Amino acid sequence: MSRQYPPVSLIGAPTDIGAGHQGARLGPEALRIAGLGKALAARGVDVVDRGNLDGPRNPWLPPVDGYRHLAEVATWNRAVMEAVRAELREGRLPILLGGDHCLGLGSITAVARHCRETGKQLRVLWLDAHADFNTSQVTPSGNVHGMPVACLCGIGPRELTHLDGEGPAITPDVIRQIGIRSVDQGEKRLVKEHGLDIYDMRYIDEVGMKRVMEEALEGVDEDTHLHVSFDVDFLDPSIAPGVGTTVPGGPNYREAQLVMEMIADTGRMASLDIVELNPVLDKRNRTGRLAVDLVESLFGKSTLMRD
Ligand code: 4U7
Ligand code: MN
Ligand code: MN
Ligand code: MN
Repeated sequence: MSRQYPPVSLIGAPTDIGAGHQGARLGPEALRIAGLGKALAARGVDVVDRGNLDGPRNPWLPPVDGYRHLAEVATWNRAVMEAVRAELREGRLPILLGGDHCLGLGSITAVARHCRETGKQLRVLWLDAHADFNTSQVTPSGNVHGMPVACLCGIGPRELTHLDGEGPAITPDVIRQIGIRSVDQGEKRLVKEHGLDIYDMRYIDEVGMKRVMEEALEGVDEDTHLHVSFDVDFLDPSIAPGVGTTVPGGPNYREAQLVMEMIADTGRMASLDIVELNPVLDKRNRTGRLAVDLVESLFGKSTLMRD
């Protein structure tokens, strides 16, 4: 059943340094309390919790030159990058417990470098309501959690686009964005310009989630490192209210399960971010428990007798 998975390391990054609401800093604890570690262990996965990373507190300041907390965002992301890198080098599968989605920058920078060093082909599945492709010029908020995909592709401030001292981590062609339904005006122009592969909700409605996932996973083979960046606001807010930036019209429970099951079927997921969970906005940790349930599916739990 879960034999295809390498040993897993949980890495907590308790910060909302890039977000527009405070509370995502409690995400790692909410995921632990929802039983993430136990659920994976129960599936036969060898899992170790590395505890939480440390970083600057959130000063909660307005934007400067189009960014909120740029220096602190860079510091947190360097810590995430080093931690993820260390796990990958040991042959482990890192799960980043965010924290807000600006941390995808550190995580994916480490993954991209690991792929360059090991000759793997990288594919990133970005599950999100948002494209996260803003720049300081077009951002309506200055919140860096709306910018990580652009920064990963080299569009952004040097301290974020060159986090590991090398060039931009990826090119847009490695990313597939799924569930998108909120893209800002200037951001729309940018994603078109850079040719991002976006499976938005309209497309999902028209062709169905099965075909969307077949297309998003096309070309994934034994040489692929599949990274999943799971922004919990991907899910419809009726089932996942515990996030800072809800957008109606997201995938329902069954669609989300199918996404996770089809990823599990590839057997290629080698790193994962779970970000943007904000238990302060939730009731009884419902969203955290749903996230754990979906992660179980990512690790091969099936609703049918297919294990
Ligand atoms: B998340 C937003 F304006 N686009 O840039 C922005 F709508 O990581 C939201 O996907 C960004 O949760 C959401 O502030 C970032 C806004
Ligand atoms: Mn996001
Ligand atoms: Mn989002
Ligand atoms: Mn969000």
